Amino acid sequence: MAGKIQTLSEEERAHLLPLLRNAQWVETVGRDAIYKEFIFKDFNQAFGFMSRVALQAEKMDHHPEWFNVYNKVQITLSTHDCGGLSQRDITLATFIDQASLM
Ligand code: H2B
Repeated sequence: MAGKIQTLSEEERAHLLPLLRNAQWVETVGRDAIYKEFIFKDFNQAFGFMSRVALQAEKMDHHPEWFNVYNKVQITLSTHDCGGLSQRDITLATFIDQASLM
């Protein structure tokens, strides 16, 4: 169906999930989503990171589920519109990894 967001195919998963695992993203149990924990020096670094991700999320209209305590940010990515992992999650995960290094 043109225009409708789709969950990743088996072929896409076979290719992408090992790359994500190398970058410390894990598949969540009981849900088609990926998860990663980020640790920063302090809250200021963590919140700067979250600000960069928030601006990108708005641009993409694709938003993380996240939890922050002080220097720790835990992020789950999944696409609600298709009930699972889509290319949008991969794109956002790639951005998030880059934003965590700035
Ligand atoms: N974020 C995520 N993670 N999944 C979605 O399906 C999604 C979203 N859909 N952000 C967008 C917003 C949609 O609800 C709005 C109406 O465009």
